[in-house]
Amino acid sequence: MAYHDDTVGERQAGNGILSRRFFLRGVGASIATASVGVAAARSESMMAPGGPMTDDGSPSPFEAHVVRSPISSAAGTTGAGVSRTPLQHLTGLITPSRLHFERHHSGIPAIDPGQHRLAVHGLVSRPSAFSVESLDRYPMVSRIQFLECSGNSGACTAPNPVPGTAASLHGLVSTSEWIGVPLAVLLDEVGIDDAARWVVAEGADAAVMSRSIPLDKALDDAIVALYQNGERLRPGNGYPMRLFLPGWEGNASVKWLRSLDVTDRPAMTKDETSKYTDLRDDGLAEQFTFPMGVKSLITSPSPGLSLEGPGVYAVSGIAWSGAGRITRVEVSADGGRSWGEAELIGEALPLCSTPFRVAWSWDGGEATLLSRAYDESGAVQPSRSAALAGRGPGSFYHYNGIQAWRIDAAGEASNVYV
Ligand SMILES: Nc1nc2c(c(=O)[nH]1)N[C@H]1C(S)=C(S)[C@@H](COP(=O)(O)O)O[C@H]1N2
Ligand SMILES: [Mo]
Repeated sequence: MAYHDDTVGERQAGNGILSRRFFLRGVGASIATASVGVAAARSESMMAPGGPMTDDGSPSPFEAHVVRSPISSAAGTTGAGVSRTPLQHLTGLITPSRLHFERHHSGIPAIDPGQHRLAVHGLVSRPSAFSVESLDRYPMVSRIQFLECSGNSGACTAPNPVPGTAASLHGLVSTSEWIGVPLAVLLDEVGIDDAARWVVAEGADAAVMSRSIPLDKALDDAIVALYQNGERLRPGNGYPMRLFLPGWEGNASVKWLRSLDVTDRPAMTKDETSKYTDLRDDGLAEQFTFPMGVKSLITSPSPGLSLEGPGVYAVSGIAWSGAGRITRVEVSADGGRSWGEAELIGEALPLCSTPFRVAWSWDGGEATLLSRAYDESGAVQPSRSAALAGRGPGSFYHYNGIQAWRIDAAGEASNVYV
């Protein structure tokens, strides 16, 4: 049956990208329900009382597939690896805590919050040890901000496209409301010396993850986070306290934080020399490359979510940047030959994932969907080739190139390079 397309007047870019206002006018919804009689479609009421209440809310059994996946850990270890946020099944900017990605270098330590202390020492006047309880008495701030592993999307640096999903390729980014004590408040409390330039943060896990943080960042917007989405941090996300460095590579947000050593120079730990440095094609490596680049991802349609025949669809996803607010997202359905502007959902918050959406009229033919984000610093998400330019062999951190999903005639999406 030929697809009758009555959206031609709504086009803003090639291969069916419709006007940014299309959904706002309510036309999209009428397409979905047009031929269904409302009375016939109404669901029956239950004839018996419903189930009991639970003390720990779980999702509907019909949503049982929405879990962190895939999980991969190094052979022979207890949890040294990653679990990924199922981005293709989520909508909105907050990641439910149970689905926040996790990255551990030596599993999840079991920490008794009553025993745990954060030592702040080094170039300070009053070295101090803070318990969880004592930190709860300091001023706190809330930050709704993303956390992204610098290894996220690294699979897209491979010479040939790796089959995968939004989660398996890009699921090392999540967004939470983080509440905690500004690091500036704690540093003021202990009194830092004039010679102070860096703060070396150390975790209580067996990996003793340690990163040197420039003092400017520590005094600017860094926090010692105690709460995540309204409850205590989850064990995998740093319970009972973690460093949270807005917009910076996840690695530097040291979990299970037990020590902050104020110094006049970086400590050159294993986590900032052998790892988390970026080899260039001239043989030199860049170090302390903290901010995450501007990036976006179409989460629907995406691999595993197939289209059920020609028609109007919402192309939706998220965009984020370590440099501030997202100002614009563009979507292409023709592999980047033409671009249309997507609608940003809600107010774009700084250093926070920003949902976007645009209407797309799929004619049932092959299409290649791309999204491209812009941020308030003026940065634009680069093409894959631009994102790879200048990199040395094996360099895969901080990859923020444009993702392309090929849609085939059966409506299945797959990872491709354009
Ligand atoms: N102590 C400690 N902190 C850590 C890590 C770790 O293994 N140990 N992993 C780091 C890395 S590589 C990332 S990307 C983030 C992940 O935070 P999440 O697991 O809460 O998502 O934590 C960072 N902080
Ligand atoms: Mo990471």
